[in-house]
Amino acid sequence: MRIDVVSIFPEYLDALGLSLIGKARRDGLLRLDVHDLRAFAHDRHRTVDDTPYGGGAGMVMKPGPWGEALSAIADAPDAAERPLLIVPSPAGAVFNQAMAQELSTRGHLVFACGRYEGIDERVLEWAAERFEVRPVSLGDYVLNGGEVAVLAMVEAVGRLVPGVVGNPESLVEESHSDGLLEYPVYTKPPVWEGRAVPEVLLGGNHGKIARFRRNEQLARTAVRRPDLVLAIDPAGLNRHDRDALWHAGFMIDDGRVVRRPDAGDTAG
Ligand code: 6GU
Repeated sequence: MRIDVVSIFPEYLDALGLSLIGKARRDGLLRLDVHDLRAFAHDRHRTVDDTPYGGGAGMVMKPGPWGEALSAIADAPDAAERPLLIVPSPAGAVFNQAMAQELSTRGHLVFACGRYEGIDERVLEWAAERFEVRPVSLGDYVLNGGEVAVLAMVEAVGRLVPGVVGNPESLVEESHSDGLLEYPVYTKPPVWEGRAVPEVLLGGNHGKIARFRRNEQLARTAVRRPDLVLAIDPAGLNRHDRDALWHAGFMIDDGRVVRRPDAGDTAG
């Protein structure tokens, strides 16, 4: 996979040289290039921002440098036909594991890191001729710029690229891979600070362990993320799952998971 990132703070992306993503780059599984937007600003002060038309607080990123930077990426000899241009923005569609999964199948991703109040809107319209443009948000809060969001998205996407995670099994049983949160994990010692590891995990009965873990997933998802429980397709729930959900305050009604009308506030 090929990734280009444009930013006025290229050093922010240095962290993508570390750990799993750094190794994937050295192994040639990911080609990631970071570009300094200011290299495409030609005045003496390398200006990339200006005051907003119509007034208002803050500054807006000028279209000129962005047009040049994105053209250079799109015109590179080894660029994809129509790369996906991701514009990190609190006004974008919310990033999730399904989106990470989809992005991991793309050959070429380009990230345009805005700062200040954002990038002149005409850049996004213009870019649609050469890129598939997608504004993407990490969630409902505001960051000062797109760089931290790119760190998160590249890590979430990069680890799904075949070969990046050594043991692909570890991608299967993790939070959000099946719409539920992950079960709790334990390691040695068997008793720590007076707290014992759940007995069933020490017994070696794989059926019982699988049931225990599934129940823990359902119970903690019910408490922490009831929105995810309401989105479960009941077709994938067996008798034991339904029982666990009942105890967590939910039931199946008319082919959907709903809150049990008689459940208290405990289920979130
Ligand atoms: Cl992707 N960018 C910015 N600037 N703020 C955000 C965000 C992105 N996601 C949540 N807040």
